[in-house]
Amino acid sequence: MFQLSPQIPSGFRKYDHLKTRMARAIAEDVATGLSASQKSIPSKYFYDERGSMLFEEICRLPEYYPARTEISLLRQNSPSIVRSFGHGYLVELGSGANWKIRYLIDALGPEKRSKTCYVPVDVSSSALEASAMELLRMYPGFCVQGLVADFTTDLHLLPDDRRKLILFLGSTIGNFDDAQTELFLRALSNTMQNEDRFLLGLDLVKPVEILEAAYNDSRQITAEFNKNILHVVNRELDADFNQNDFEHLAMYIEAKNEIQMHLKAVRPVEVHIGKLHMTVFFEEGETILTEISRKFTFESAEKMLHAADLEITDWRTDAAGWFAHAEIVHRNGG
Ligand code: SAH
Ligand code: AVI
Repeated sequence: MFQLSPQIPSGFRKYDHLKTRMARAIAEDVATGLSASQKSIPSKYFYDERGSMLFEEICRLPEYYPARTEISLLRQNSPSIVRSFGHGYLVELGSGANWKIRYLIDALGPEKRSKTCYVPVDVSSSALEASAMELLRMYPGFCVQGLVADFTTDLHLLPDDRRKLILFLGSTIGNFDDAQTELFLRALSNTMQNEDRFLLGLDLVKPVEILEAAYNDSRQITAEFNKNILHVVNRELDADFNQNDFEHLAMYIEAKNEIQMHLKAVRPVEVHIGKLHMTVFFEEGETILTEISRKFTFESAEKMLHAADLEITDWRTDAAGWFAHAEIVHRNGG
C-alpha cells in the first residue's frame, strides 16, 4: 500500500483495492447467505451511495442515540486522545461520512496536522471520496489517503512507516459475530506496532426500550435502510426482489445482548437472481437476517480484546453510561 515520503503530501489520493473484487464477493456472499436455513445477507452490502446517505440520516434521528452520544465523547476527549498520539497516521476504519474525525483533526492543531495523514478506509468508494473532498475544503492542504477496502480482510494494507492511531467508531464492531470479531481483532493486533493506539467505540447494554426504539424509528428511515440491501442485490446481481414483499423487523435478543435486523416476507415470495441462475423461495413470515448489532459491557469488551493481546488503557463513557470509548494498546507494547 501507500507509504509516505519524508514530506507528507497534501491533498487526496485514493487506492481502490476492491474495484475488481466486489462483484465476485457479493455473488458468493448472497449465494451462500440465501441458501442457508436462516437466510442472511451481510450488512456491508447496505452501503451503496443511497445506503450511506440513509445511514447519515439515521445518525440525525432522535431515537438513534449512538451517534450524538459518541460525538459528545469526542468533543470532550479529543484533546487528550491527540496528546497521547502525537502525529502520524490517523486511520479510520468504516469512515463513512467522516463526521467524527473532525473533532480529532481540530484537536491536532496546525502543527501536528501538517505531520499527520488521514487514512479513511471504507467499502463505499462514493462515501469515501465525497467526504474526503469535504474534509479538504475544511482543512486545505491536509493529507488524505483513502483506501477502498474491506476491513474484515484487508488490514494488512494499512501503512506502517509512521505511528498510527486506528479508530473504529460507531460501534461498527458490534456488527460482527464471534468468529468475525476474533479474526478482525487478531488481524488488527498484528498490524499494531508498540507505539500505535486503537480507539474503539462501543455501544453499551441498556434498557431494551431504548435499544429497540433506536432501530425502529418513527420516520422509518431504518426500515428504508434495511430494505436498501434488496436494491443493492437487485442492481448488482440482476435480481427481482420487490421491497413491498418484505417488512422491516428489529428486536433486541437479551440472551445475546444484540439487536437483530431482519426483512420478513409478508406473503409467499419467489425471487430470481439472474447472475446466480438461482431462484429463492420464501414462506410467509420467513426472514432474511441483514444485521446484528451487539451491545457491550466493560467486561465483555475486555474479554474480546484480551483474546487478541489488546489491553484497554482508558475507558470513557457518557454520564448515562450508554456509549464507551476504549483506548487500547498492544499488550506487548503500550
Ligand atoms: N464510522 C462511521 C460510520 C459507521 S457506518 C460512524 O461512526 O458514523 C459503517 C461504515 O462502515 C459505513 O461507512 C460502511 O460503508 C463501512 N463498512 C461496512 N462494512 C465494511 C467492511 N467490511 N469494510 C470496510 N468498510 C465497511
Ligand atoms: C454501523 N452500525 C454500527 C450501525 C448499528 O447501529 O449497528 C448500523 C445501523 N443499523 C441500523 N441502524 C444503524
